[in-house]
Amino acid sequence: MNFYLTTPIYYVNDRPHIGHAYTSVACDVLARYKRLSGANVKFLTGTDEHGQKIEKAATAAGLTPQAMADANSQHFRDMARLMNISNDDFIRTTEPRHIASAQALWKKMEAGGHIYLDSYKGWYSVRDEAYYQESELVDGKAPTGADVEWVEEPSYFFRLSSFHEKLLEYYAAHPGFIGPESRRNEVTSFVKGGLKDLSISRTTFSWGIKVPGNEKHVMYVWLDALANYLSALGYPDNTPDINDFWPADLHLVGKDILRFHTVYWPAFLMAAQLPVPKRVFAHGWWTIEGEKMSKSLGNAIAPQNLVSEFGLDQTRWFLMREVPFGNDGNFSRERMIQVINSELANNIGNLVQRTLTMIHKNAEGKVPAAAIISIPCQDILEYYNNNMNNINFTIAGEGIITLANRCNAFIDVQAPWKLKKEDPEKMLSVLYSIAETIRKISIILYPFMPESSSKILALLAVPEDQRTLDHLSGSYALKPGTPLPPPEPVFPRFMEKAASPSGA
Ligand code: ME8
Repeated sequence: MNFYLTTPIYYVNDRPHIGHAYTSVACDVLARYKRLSGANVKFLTGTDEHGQKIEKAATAAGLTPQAMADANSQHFRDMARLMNISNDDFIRTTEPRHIASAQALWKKMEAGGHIYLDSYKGWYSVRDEAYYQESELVDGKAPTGADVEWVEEPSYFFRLSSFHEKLLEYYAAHPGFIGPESRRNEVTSFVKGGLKDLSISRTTFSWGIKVPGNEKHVMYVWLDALANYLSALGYPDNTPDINDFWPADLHLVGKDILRFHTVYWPAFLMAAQLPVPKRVFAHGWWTIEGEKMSKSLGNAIAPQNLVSEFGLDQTRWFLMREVPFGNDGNFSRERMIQVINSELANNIGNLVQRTLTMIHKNAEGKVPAAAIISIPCQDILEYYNNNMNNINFTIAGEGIITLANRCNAFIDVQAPWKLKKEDPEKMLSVLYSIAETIRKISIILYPFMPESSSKILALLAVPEDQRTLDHLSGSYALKPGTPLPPPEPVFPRFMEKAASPSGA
């Protein structure tokens, strides 16, 4: 089975913050999960480098747009490495492979009679890179709060209005196309309200992809940007990647850009006679300690700061666990510490640590040779799989915690430290049974926390080629007698550094 999933391509007007890390980690969790279930995955991320917003930011910084794009694109690449994102490709819209592909898409749409030359007169927001109707403005600003400016210029238009019915039919025939459900209703009613033709070129600046056949125009940055999902596969060439991976299985995006992905993008694709992606899922918006994240407030959190203070897997876990996926959420340092300590240090970490220490002391550091007492986990594995496949990462993670809780409760009830004298054979059975359940927990933890999962699996001496979902079954249970490495803590408790008495 092939599975193609994408993050948005991020603007290079600034450095990455946790909002970007969030989308990338969520996509990574799914990409790793799909690989674990045997799929042939293609996972794409990258940077969106053209348009007025980048040109303006570069000018303000005294840089050429290309220099700003080069520097910030590298920061997004670094963010992907930092967060342990397993993307298979990283596309930049200034690359020749993308430019040629976006132009080919334009030509295909034009050849189908879907593009005409006219002039645009209306409002534009550079921050949002979006056109707004007069009626949409709120107190002279975009509904997003961004400033708008009046634009009057020659422009090519895309006959979006002619896709009104086709889009509604598509949504009705593919109920899974837009998620979560509430967002589907939002988009459907927007389209039902009527669609105007869309301006798809600009002439008042030059930082963009030239319109084929009319070099005075550059393509509207959203047409350019959306084309990345195809250009990375080699469109318009008939490449193996196009055959294997188009249409995309999932575009994971923030709710801010849902309309571009569920109205404009499918219409562009229909115009180019290409299949439409199977699913677009919009996650919610993070605020920081109750405030909107913004440049002016200076409160954007750099992913690097979280990773260096709390650890990589701790950060990944917190981002996926704190907010039901799809909802808006708030970042609070206090909550982050609570989640790390209660779910990782006290629960999973403590479970692994005490079990392996007891095995080390009482079973000669080998997988105990004893009968297994089964700890129920089939229900959790099903729950986990269903929720992972439904892009409900938060709830899938909850399942893992529930299973770890069950193990901790089992230890407390069985009290192996007492059994040591009373019934040593049973003590070994208890330890073996818990270790075997920890093996399962670590396998399903992998998409969320790849490093920690691998570390625990190594502590259990699980061979590297036996760590997929297929290996959850009892036929791959830990082999009695296998020597285990000395136990090591996996999730240390996070403690605030005490403030120095001088307050410095
Ligand atoms: O929109 N909370 O790029 P962008 C949650 N280039 N997610 C957030 C967030 C927050 N506070 N802030 C940002 C663009 N994000 C276009 C996309 S795609 C063809 C072109 C995440 O750099 C979220 O995924 O503004 C959002 O959709 C994306 O970053 C916007 O990134």
